[in-house]
Amino acid sequence: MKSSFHGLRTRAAGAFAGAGAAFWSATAWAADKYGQPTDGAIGMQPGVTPLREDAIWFHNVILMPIITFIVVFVAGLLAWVVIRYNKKSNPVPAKWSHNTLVEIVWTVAPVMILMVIAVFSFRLLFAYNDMPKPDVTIKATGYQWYWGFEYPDQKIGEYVSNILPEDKAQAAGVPYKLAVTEPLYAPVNKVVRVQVTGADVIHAFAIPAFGIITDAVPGRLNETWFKADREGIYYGNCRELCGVNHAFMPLEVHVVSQAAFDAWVAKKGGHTGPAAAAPAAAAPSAAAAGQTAAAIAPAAATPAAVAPAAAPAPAAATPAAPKAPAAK
Ligand SMILES: [Cu+2]
Repeated sequence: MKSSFHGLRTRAAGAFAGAGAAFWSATAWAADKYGQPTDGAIGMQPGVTPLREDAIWFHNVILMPIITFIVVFVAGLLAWVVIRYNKKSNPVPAKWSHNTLVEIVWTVAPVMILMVIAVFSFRLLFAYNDMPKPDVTIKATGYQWYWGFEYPDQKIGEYVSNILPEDKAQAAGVPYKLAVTEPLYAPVNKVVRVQVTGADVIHAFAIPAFGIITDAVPGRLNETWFKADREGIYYGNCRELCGVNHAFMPLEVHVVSQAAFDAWVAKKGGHTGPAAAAPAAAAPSAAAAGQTAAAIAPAAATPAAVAPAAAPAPAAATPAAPKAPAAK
């Protein structure tokens, strides 16, 4: 995970630093809040995971300068044609219709641009799929219209997380439509695997500060991960239109110290320590056994399931990616 992306990023920084990075760091607000939107901000929510930081870098340093250049260039060409070749200033139009050099240029240049984008884009995609060994596993199930969370290794059975009603949110001084009744908890600096599924229709599990969004599809177990390097409260939302109350099923993750996480697990009646880490073997009840098996079996199929929106080829190639010579 000290991924090929980081190496590439470092080297490319020399080439691409400049306009894009300077502009975007200038627009980043010092007062940007972590884990939730900031009034008046125009940049992206600051990240607290390596993936999020890589994604922001990809946007600010690769995509934005390229997009800005293309917009300015095309607008310039348009203005030039409008001014120089309108009926008044160019009463006698040219009769030719082809120019081989121009056609080669306008074919090759976009291909080169797309290739540059693809290199960084695929590296980032590989980094997303290349999950380190997880320390904690969470199973998140989307319902119409709330979330259910389960910590199989800690033997915390599914609990329901609803939106915190407006009056309670105001009383508690937390953001309405982001705060929830029963948040997720995760230890800081640990790899947290999130297995995501849907119980009725398709939902999506998305936490901007972690840079993750994963579809919650009924009958399918998708997987994502995060490793937050900063304690705090991070909000997210369902990101797949799932019905009338889609806007009212937020997500809230508390990233806390390991000790605080263990205390929370104990409070929830779960188990911590090495025994808890032992997998499926000692499932206490039939229901839990069924759930554990369900959680583990589809995980084997994960590489293909992780990136449903992506083309199958890169997803399938993922496990080999870190060893590829190009990854140096
Ligand atoms: Cu939704």
